[in-house]
Amino acid sequence: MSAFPEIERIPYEGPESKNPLAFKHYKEDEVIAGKTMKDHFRFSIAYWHTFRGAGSDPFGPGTMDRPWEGSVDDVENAKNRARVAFEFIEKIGAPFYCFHDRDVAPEGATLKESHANLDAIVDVFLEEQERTGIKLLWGTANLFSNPRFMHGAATSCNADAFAYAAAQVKKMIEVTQRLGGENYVFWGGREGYQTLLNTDMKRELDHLAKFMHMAVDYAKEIGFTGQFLFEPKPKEPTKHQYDFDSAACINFLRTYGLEDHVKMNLETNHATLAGHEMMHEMEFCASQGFLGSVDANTGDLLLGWDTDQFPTNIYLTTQTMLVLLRHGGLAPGGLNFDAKVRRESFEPVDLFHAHIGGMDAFARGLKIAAKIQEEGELDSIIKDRYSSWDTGVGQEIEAGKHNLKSLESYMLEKGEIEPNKSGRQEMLENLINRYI
Ligand code: XUL
Ligand code: CO
Repeated sequence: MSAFPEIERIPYEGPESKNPLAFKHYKEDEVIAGKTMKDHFRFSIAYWHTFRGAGSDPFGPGTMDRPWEGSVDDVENAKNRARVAFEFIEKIGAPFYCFHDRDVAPEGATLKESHANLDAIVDVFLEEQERTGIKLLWGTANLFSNPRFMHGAATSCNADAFAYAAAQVKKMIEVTQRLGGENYVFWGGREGYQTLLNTDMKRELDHLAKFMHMAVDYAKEIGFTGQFLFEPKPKEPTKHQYDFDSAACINFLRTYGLEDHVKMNLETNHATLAGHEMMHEMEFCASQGFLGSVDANTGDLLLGWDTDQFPTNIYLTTQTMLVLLRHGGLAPGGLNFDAKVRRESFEPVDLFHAHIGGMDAFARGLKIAAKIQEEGELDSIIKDRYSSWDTGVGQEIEAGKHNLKSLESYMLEKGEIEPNKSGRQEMLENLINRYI
């Protein structure tokens, strides 16, 4: 039985369409800058928000109307929900989905029971993947909701919490492998601290590294070849998270010898919370060879927390796509909508509006970014800005032909530097707006 009987597969109707249930820009097989839109974005649906988000907030319970949900959260209900999820993903036309172990199946009374519940849903996922061709972008384990993880998981002061988390990750790597998942994500739900007064920071960081090494080793042992990803977030739920931003994460990975095994999963709203633009996080990761995948969403400037809204700002998607075009895309990563509808948008159809908006915003961003890239004005302005490095002393420094002594001699003879050129920020902002 269909959960969305009035909704067909969302069609592409073009920019002039006024149909709210149609794409205006996202056309999966349209080729832009040498690749189809489908391959540029590798859009993924986040199971936890779209199929488990109830709309609760600290001031009240859930508001969502989800007629397919039964009154008991048992395996049968979870199986039915899994079928509904695939109907939705198929109708919206996304090629991928992502989930945490505890999003998809109820936690049992014992770990053994939880494993069995999960397996029952994975059987359904396999059938549905086969039927629809939809694939798993990444799997992950929820190591933050259960009260046993109140002090964290890999960084808990309680060694048994570490062990329990390790058991969950082992199982989820197996599940991700069984489903052909292309990546595995670590987001440190409570891997941080509330107060340093009770925290042995060095010991916790060492444990986190040990935990990730165990995962990498186990993947190798069973032949799981998916990409491991580390997702930065500076705070929330803890006051300070160890995976603060990509600079902190990459430093951690290099310190503990994990740099060859793990890349980054960057989330827009997390970048904002860390005081960065998403473009900064993406450019930094790309420059260091760590750009893995993106959790696409946006925050609200007036609300200082992780509001996980759907991205609708064309300026943001243009910036994101500019970086992705420059650095050759994301695969095997993708753009996962780690985003939820507002508490007031409680009807099932709102899930469609939200994803259509996000996919269209990215499609427009891609078209604009591809045009900017193709015409080359921006690139040539950046190239020209660094032209002093292409000849003379600049070229020699880059080639390793100088030291402090030789540069002193050079400057003593020359006397003063070549005049600086304007940064032209305003002109460049106008240039971007011209394309938008
Ligand atoms: C939380 C968050 C997570 C991760 C996966 O802010 O982004 O949903 O993406 O655990
Ligand atoms: Co995320």
